[in-house]
Amino acid sequence: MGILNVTPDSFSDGGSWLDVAAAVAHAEQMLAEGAEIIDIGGESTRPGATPVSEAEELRRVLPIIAALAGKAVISVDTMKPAVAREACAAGAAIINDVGGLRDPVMLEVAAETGAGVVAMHMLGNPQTMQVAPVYANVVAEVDDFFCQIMARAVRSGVPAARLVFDPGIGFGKTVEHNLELLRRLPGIGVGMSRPLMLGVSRKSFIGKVLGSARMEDREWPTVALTSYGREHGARIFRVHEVKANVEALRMTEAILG
Ligand code: 8Y4
Repeated sequence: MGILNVTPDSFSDGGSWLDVAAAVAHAEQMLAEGAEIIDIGGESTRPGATPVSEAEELRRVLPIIAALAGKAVISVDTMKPAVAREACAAGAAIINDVGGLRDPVMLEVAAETGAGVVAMHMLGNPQTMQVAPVYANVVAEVDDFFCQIMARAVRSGVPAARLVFDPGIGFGKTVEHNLELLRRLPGIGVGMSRPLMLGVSRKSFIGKVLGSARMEDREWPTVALTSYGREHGARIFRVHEVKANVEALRMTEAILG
């Protein structure tokens, strides 16, 4: 899954023709490099980032989804049910909800649209998640969360076969929590028999482990984590740098057979 950010820090304001053309070109490059899904998000989930309105999020993502519809499998990275609904109508096939489907309306939208759903674990919300996160047992809590989502989804008319689970690396987790989740990856969500997704690309825990604050230093370690994740059971990888990560997957899969 290639990451296509359409927040103003990645493009001038996300709305102009030039912005849309640049985003589409970036998506096409990621597809050519082997991405199978393009994840489009219009709201930054950075800790402390200012929330954006529904209208603004739609203004940012809809033109790009419309331009890519039919050319790519599109996932929409949003916590807002109304944005997910419009995105699916415009051509998105997957709802990537980092809010873990906490809004019950999101499940209605998923049931209505027939979209696939990524249910990601986050402790708290983007504003507060990194303020001293505490777990008795992070792996058990993430696993419980997956079980509860599965039950709620099925009750809401979203079949299990449309769900993917994601431990939410960096979302309300310390470096140690992230490492513990990766260490115990094969034991997460096993009862659910659904694919696991992993988003580690360029995240700050990499910089913390390696003792570097530079974003450029997080690329190779990301590729290493992709290979590790594939070996330990993850199946979908949300990444910025598609080519290197696809090559890591193909190589790891050649070994796994
Ligand atoms: C540098 C680069 C620093 C990236 C921080 C970040 C996930 C996700 C995000 C994830 C799923 C991010 C939308 C955070 N992470 N969706 N979204 N799983 N399913 N931060 O791990 O990339 S955004």
